[in-house]
Amino acid sequence: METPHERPPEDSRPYGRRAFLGVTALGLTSLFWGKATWNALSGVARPLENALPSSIFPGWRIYTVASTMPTFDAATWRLRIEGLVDRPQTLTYDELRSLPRANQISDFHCVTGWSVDHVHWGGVRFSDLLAAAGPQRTGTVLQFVSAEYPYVDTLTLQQAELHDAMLAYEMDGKPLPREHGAPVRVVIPEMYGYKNVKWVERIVVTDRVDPGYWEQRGYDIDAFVGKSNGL
Ligand SMILES: Nc1nc2c(c(=O)[nH]1)N[C@H]1C(S)=C(S)[C@@H](COP(=O)(O)O)O[C@H]1N2
Ligand SMILES: [Mo]
Repeated sequence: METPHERPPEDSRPYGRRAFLGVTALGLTSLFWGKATWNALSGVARPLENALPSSIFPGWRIYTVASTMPTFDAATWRLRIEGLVDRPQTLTYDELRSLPRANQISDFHCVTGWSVDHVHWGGVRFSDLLAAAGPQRTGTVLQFVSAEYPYVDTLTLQQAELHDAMLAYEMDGKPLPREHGAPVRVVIPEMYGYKNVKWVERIVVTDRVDPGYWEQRGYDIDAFVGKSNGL
C-alpha cells in the first residue's frame, strides 16, 4: 500500500518543522492506538485508503481528505469569486465555460513521487477568470476553497499568471471527472499536485498567503517541482 504523503524532510523550514513534529507525534501515537484512533484524532477520513488508482485515467491516484467526494450538478453549481475585488462574482457552469478557453499539455507531479506525463488540460486562465471581478490593488493572493472541506490552498497572483496555470474543466479531452475534481480544479504544473486544488467552489482574493491543507502539515507553501521540500 502506498502512503499518499510521506513526512517532509527534517530540514524543512521552521513552519514546516513545527508541523512535522506534530505529524510525528500523532504518527507515533497511532502506532499504539491504532488506525481508528488516528482517524478520529486527525479528523481526516481514511487518507491512506482513499489514494485509489483513477478509474478513468491510467497512472493517476485519487486523493481526497474527506470521506465522500463532492457531487456536481451543472444546474445548481456556482463558483464564487470574492474578497478584495471590486465586483464579487457568482458564475454558473455555463458562464464559466463561455470565458476564453485555454489549452495546455504538461506533466503532473505528486510530491510523493508519482507523475503522469503529457496531460491535456482545458480551462480558463486566471487573468480571464478574474477580469470581471477586478482584483483590488491590495489583492495579491488567490485562495482556492474546495467543496471538499477542509481542503484549501493559495497561489500568489504572480504564480497564478504562470503560463500553464489555469482553472481546468477538461482533462484529456473529457469534462473533468468527479474523482479528479469536477467540475473545476486548479492546474499549475510547475508546482506539486497538492497545489492543484480539486472541486474548487470559491476563490477568495486576499492580501496574505495562508498555508494550505498540506502546508499546514509540513510541505512548502511555494511548491515548485524540484525546488521545494517535496522530492
Ligand atoms: N480537494 C482536494 N484537492 C486535492 C487533493 C485533495 O486531497 N483534495 N489532493 C491534492 C494532491 S496531493 C494531488 S497529488 C492531486 C492529485 O490529483 P488527482 O486526485 O486528480 O489524481 O490533487 C490535489 N488536490
Ligand atoms: Mo500529492
